[in-house]
Amino acid sequence: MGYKEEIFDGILNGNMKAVQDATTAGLEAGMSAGELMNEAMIPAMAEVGRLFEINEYYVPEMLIAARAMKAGLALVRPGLIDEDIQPKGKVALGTVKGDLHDIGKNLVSIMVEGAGFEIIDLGVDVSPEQFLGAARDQGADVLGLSALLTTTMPSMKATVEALQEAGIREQVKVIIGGAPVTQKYADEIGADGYGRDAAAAANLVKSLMGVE
Ligand code: B1M
Repeated sequence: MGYKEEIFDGILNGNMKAVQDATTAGLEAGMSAGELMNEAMIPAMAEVGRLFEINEYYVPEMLIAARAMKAGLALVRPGLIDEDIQPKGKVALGTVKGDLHDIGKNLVSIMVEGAGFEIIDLGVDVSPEQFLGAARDQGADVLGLSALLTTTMPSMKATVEALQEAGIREQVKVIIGGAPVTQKYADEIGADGYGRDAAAAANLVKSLMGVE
């Protein structure tokens, strides 16, 4: 088995050591950091997402796969900078104002990062103004809003409105998700998309950013 296959399988099996060993060996054998990331790590996380969507993987499998992927990513990161490989875009993620639930948001972060995007993690209890700041001052291409409480969902609408009032609604995509959130609500508030789960959110970001 080649190094890329070992990395792919290591991530799927959540085998951090196997991923680290194969990544190190691949780099020593002269493979580029970009090749290992784009042809092994990102496809592996896409496969994790697919297995999650068909209920073959659950949250624990996703978390250990992510841990293995991050261990490999840490080894290729210096090489990515040397090779001047840019992320596919910047995604700012946060749980909306008044809401402290972050487990789902963190899973979305893992899957979107695994798809090759840079993450700005705004944390929890994120106000419309903070989302606005991420778009205006930090260059986020996509804002991802998570809400787990029906009482905090209106903050999603307020965020879209804040972007409109600031005149930058067209410059940034807004995606929303979380247990009480629906596609219907996304349509109502004028969001660009709704992700049912973390894998769907990563696919949504890719399609909104025009990434294969
Ligand atoms: Co809270 N809580 N909680 N809670 N909590 C819920 C959400 C609740 C449904 C429980 C219940 O009553 N059955 C209920 C909400 C009712 C409602 O509004 N409809 C509730 C409540 C009422 C509360 C408090 C008000 C309780 C109280 O204090 N009286 C309080 C509120 C605090 C606050 O936020 N201000 C509260 C507190 C907490 C804890 C702190 C104890 C803890 C959170 C810990 C943490 O997150 N660090 C907690 C937990 C754990 C839950 C439950 C049990 C589990 C949530 C979770 O992590 N699920 C939850 C009950 C439930 O959902 N069954 C509940 C696992 C996670 C992987 O799923 O977050 O849905 P989820 O994320 C999914 C998708 O939704 C989607 O992808 C994820 C992965 O597939 N997704 C996105 C999420 N964000 C997305 C964003 C996207 C796209 C997809 O694009 C950007």
